[in-house]
Amino acid sequence: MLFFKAGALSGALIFALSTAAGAQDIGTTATSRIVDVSGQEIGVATYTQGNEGIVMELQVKGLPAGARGMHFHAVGTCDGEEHFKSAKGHIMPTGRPHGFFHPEGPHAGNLPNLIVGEDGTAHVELYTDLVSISGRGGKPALLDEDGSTLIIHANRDDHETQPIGGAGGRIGCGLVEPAAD
Ligand SMILES: [Cu+2]
Repeated sequence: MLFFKAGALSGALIFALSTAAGAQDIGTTATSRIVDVSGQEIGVATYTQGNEGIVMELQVKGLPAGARGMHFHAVGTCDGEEHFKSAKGHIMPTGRPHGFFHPEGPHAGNLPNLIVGEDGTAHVELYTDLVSISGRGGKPALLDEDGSTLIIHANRDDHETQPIGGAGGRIGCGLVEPAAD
């Protein structure tokens, strides 16, 4: 009888552990609806967890042509009235400097520039192994307690200048959300 109880308990424990691990599995997805400062939708992004990083597909429209800095910011909120300031700074739990070209960089939230075409659109697939969706590999999670955002900036990120590579104001914001089942 005692044995039976212990068996049931460990079964429940295994179930709980495997449920927790599921959110970190390869193929786990998250999405963002990207808005401009007026709240109008200008694009969508999907994020898929890989073995060591995330693959993201991004489709936007209505942006100024040229290179636009883009990063994951630390807090999951998109308030256009205050120009997405409450999304706070880039994800960077270890306190390293900004920039792929900085000798001590980068921020975990750093991403390549988004190159917007003359028609104001861009459609790209990107990869970063600096973050995770839910903590796989111990990497900073986009879906952590206070969430995160994908922010598109007004200017090019030079990947070196502190604190944000000269990328300027924030013109687009996407709240990272778990994908609907
Ligand atoms: Cu940024």
